Amino acid sequence: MTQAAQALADAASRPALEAIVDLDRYPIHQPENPLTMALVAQCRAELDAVGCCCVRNFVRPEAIARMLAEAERLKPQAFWSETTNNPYMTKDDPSLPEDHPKRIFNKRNNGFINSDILEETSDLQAAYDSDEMLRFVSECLGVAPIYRWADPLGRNPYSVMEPGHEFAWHFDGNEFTVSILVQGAEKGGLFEYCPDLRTPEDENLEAVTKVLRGDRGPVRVLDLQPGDLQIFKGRFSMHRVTPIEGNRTRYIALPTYVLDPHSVNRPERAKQFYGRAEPIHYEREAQRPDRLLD
Ligand SMILES: O=C(O)CCC(=O)C(=O)O
Ligand SMILES: [Fe+2]
Repeated sequence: MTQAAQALADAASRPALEAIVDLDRYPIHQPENPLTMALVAQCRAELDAVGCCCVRNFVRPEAIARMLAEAERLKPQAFWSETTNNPYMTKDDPSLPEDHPKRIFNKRNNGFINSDILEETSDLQAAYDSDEMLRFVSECLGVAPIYRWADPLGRNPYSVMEPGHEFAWHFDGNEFTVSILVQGAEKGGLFEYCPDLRTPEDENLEAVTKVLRGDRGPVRVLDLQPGDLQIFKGRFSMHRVTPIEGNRTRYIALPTYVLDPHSVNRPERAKQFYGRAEPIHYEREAQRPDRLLD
């Protein structure tokens, strides 16, 4: 088969959006449909009120089953971390006072199935490539235009967490993340976040330190179920995953969106999260989307 014919065959075997998303209940391919308009209004209201929105059973169970099978097949190729990190994924800076959040490190163990090894017929990849999904996320956020992320490793990975693993408080390198839980922990493994804890203009260091030291004031908890779609502003809302309890592995799909189609992770963050930095991470290091600590 020629390369072009192979590409066509691969595209043909990719699941269509209607095989992935429950379009009967959530017809996001029809933006003018009253059901979709009501859904977008609901998501916007939730994002305004609590900094996050959740659409229950957005992804069909058959698609979740295929994603789980894909993640289990790819798990041996995951990049595993057993480390500690500060919220900015930077190295320690002993020149700063001890209560500066750049100096406060928490435990993180997880594996990332990086975006560049997803399979040709991946439901996650197909959903991420869908313009309907991009438009829907943009409308829910009330931000346009947004783009798929240029980061070759971090743009739509799976995160894998085994019993005992936890994921430290941090901010993301990209502005917006969609989470689709593929398989939850038996217990624990909850997503905790602090809505809009910082803004592009204000790091709000005091509040960040307080949360790292145990303040629960701004913390909200979301108990995602498999198939639920969550949209949150990970660059501004500090978040973590609580320890995985019980015997089951937690798998979550994490498609990401950004304001600047050119930006990618800093090399240091790419290495800490995804195990390596590529030439693109160094080439674009100077072109950060904002002036945040990262
Ligand atoms: O596993 C989750 O729910 C969130 C993971 C996360 O925050 C990240 O990969 O940056
Ligand atoms: Fe994150």
